[in-house]
Amino acid sequence: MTGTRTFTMIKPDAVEDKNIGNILQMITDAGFTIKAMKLRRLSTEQAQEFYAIHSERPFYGELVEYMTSGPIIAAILEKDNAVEDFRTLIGATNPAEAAEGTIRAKYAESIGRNAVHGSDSDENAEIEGNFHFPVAEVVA
Ligand code: IDP
Ligand code: MG
Repeated sequence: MTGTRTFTMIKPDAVEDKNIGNILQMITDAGFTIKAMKLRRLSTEQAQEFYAIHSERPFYGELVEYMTSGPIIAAILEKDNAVEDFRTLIGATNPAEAAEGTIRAKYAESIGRNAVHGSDSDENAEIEGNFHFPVAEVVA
């Protein structure tokens, strides 16, 4: 059975470009319900831990620097088939390859500064949501 929750971040470039409202509108228009949300700035240690899976990749240092360059929005979202449907809504990692009308096609600057995060599996959605929110901060 596919899960009903995913985790997202609106990344520093999109916050800086004043696209929080536009992106949240696209997310709720697509049928997602927000179950938890906050604005926060990640420390270097927090960004390193969140992206630990990428620690061997050549862009890891750049990624951590970018993700700590300004505040982000972290949110837990609910919808049937949440993980897959959200990845469809955000589009490919590289905005040049993202389908028309997707969040990254509209608002991402580059493969690195790509406006939004979306979990890639139900398991990671839970891990990532728990990383940012204690259970008590998630709406039932
Ligand atoms: P995803 O966010 O679409 O799941 P991942 O491959 O999991 O993409 O990469 C995580 C994040 O690392 C990307 O969203 C992007 O911000 C950054 N990233 C991925 N590939 C590159 C790259 O080639 N150069 C710079 N940054 C990258
Ligand atoms: Mg990923």
